[in-house]
Amino acid sequence: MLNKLGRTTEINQDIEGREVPPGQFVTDKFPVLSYGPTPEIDINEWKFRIFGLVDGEVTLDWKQFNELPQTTLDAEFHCVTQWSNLHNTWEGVLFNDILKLAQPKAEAKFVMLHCYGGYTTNLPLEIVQDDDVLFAHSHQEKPLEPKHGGPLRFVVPKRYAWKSAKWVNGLEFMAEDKPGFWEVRGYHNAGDPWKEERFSDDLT
Ligand SMILES: Nc1nc2c(c(=O)[nH]1)N[C@H]1C(S)=C(S)[C@@H](COP(=O)(O)O)O[C@H]1N2
Ligand SMILES: [Mo]
Repeated sequence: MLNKLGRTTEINQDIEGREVPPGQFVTDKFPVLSYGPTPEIDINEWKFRIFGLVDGEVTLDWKQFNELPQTTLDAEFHCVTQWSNLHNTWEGVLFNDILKLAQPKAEAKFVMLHCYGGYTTNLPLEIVQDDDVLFAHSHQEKPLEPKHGGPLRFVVPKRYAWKSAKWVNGLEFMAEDKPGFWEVRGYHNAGDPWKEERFSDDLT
């Protein structure tokens, strides 16, 4: 079956029989996709601010962030430009562990990720409370390279990779949804690769 953009809506399989979202091809490569330059971040000045609809705003420095419980997980990475890398080992702090620090208010239903360089992306709180969503400082057992979002990036395996914000420095809790950088420029607000939600004019 083809959708209105002429793409197949079928789920594919890779050579190991793993499922691949429709319209994606599998690669072992990890291309860099950034809008703008890689920001220069001094780790001694690095800050991560949790704010918005929370009971107490929290700002963490690099040492405090690394003292939080650490989790390693294997996850898929699906780029809207049609490549998928199925084997990524990320290490960092689960969103749900950050949530324990933040005490969001009952009205908080959405989050906005903020980044060095000004990039933003939005997600429903329910989606980021999945047990595979984390803030990662390591990839394939090595410190995350600056071009891939180091020192810290967000990772949301079940959404297209533009939701996996690089160089994060802020997590905002919001009552109402608000589109982020690519979402205002025509990318789909939800961005589920399994439903092929690439652009805001896609059928879903
Ligand atoms: N801060 C920031 N995060 C970002 C981007 C960006 O331009 N700036 N690009 C996004 C897009 S479109 C993709 S596909 C992934 C790519 O991550 P990678 O460069 O590590 O492959 O990062 C996402 N996170
Ligand atoms: Mo992307």
